[in-house]
Amino acid sequence: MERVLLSLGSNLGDRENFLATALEKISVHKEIDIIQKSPIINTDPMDVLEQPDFLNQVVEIKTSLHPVQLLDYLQSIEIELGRIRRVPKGPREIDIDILTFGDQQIQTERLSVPHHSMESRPFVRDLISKLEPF
Ligand code: PH2
Ligand code: MG
Ligand code: MG
Repeated sequence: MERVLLSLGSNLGDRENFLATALEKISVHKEIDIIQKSPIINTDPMDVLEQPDFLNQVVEIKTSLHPVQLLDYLQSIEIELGRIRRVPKGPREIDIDILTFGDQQIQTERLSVPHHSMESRPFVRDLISKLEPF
């Protein structure tokens, strides 16, 4: 089992509901245990500045899935929740990113772990410091 940190973000539609539903769908996978979750905070948009504010949350899980299997599952949740691919880094109903995967370093076409937002988005560090038992 690896300890994995995920970040959840939404800046379109019913943002609270997208985060809650995503967390629910993550939790039902039999190879994923949710260990901790952070509060949900409103954040100013980064990278693409002309877009609505985000709600962001960080979640700690344990999983026996391999990184690509986990990514496939998380992307299937994004699709189920109706995420439409628009502009890169632009508005989205739900985004679920793998921040860290154990102490693995992964650089492939599909995965870059640790995720750049660990360094570039101060609120990510802040949310990690506020994780509480699920
Ligand atoms: N995600 C992005 C681009 N910009 N800004 C905030 N505040 N929160 C995000 O989750 C976010 C963003 C692309 O994934
Ligand atoms: Mg993202
Ligand atoms: Mg993403």
